[in-house]
Amino acid sequence: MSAPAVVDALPGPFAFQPASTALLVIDMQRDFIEPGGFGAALGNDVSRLGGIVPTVRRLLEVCRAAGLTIIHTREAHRPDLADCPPAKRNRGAPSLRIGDTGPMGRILVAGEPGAAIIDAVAPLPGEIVIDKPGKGAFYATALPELLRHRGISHLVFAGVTTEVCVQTTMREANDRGYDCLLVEDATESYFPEFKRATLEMIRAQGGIVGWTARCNAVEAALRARE
Ligand code: TIU
Repeated sequence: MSAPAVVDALPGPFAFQPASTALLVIDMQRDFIEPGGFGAALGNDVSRLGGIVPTVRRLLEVCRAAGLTIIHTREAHRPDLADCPPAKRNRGAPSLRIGDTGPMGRILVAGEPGAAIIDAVAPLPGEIVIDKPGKGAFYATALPELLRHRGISHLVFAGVTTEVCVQTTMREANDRGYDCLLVEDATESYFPEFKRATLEMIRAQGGIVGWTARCNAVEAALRARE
């Protein structure tokens, strides 16, 4: 086996083989990043999230070139909402609920314009796209089987939002035995203090949930292998 890529990460080096690693890009959808979608309906300032787009794009390019499996997720429900628990739809007092029609179509419904991944980080033909009804990508999806069939042991995480769908999926993965790295500048939250706390809690206690590193460090580790 060839030498692993070793990322300068926290709480220590994160070593992985590209062939057994997947980049998981979580929910880079118009519904979270653009005005008029689910994130805005919840009362959030969605403009914060756009700042990571160039870094997510760079991370995608670097990981594609290195031969990692690329997986994109979308938080998106069936048009009949059969996979949307009433408890999720009825939670809080959003200006538009899941399934309601807004300026980008029906909120968080598969196939609607708002549920699409933004153009700048759109999946390439042949890349895996998983629609998920929950925050975690392992719940009620084919992700577990897909990773097993491909012999994936390590996961690199990017996307939004850090403390909701990204952290939930990373914790699900950690409990299933995956070594997980969250790319700090390729993830964002509507709440800067929640992002900071999430990064700290993930890598605390010797990496209780996983590792964190910046995109440049992932890129340097992959380049050093060439
Ligand atoms: N509200 C919020 O921060 N996030 C979500 O509802 N979903 C995802 O994080 N994708």
